[in-house]
Amino acid sequence: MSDCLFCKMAEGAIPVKKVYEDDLLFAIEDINPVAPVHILIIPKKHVVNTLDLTPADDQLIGAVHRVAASLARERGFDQEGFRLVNNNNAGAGQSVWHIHFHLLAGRKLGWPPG
Ligand code: DGP
Repeated sequence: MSDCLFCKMAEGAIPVKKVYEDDLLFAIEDINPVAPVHILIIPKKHVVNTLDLTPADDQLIGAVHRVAASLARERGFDQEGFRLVNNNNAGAGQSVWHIHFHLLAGRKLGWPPG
């Protein structure tokens, strides 16, 4: 078994409430939310971050965006605005070394981000 937190969640070795799941992805509420809506969309495949992607992952990354849009519509924050962001390497705030995307909404999201 991998020592990766998100791999363990994907495999069910660490129980977590999944708010969405399909063959490629799952989504959970972030344990440390920075907005009223803070969902993590997590590919099941172990990829470290964007730098680790290959052309074989193009469909996977498309699916991340499609699922983000579906969650936004289902939860009714599609029109007010939302952000889908992923942090790559420590300087950008990455703390879990398995690619994931933060879906943020429910408050004014400033630009530029901090
Ligand atoms: P990042 O810092 O971009 O690598 O984001 C990692 C996120 O993962 C961070 O916002 C907190 C979240 N997180 C870490 N451990 C857990 C956990 O055990 N459960 C949940 N739901 N979220 C976690």
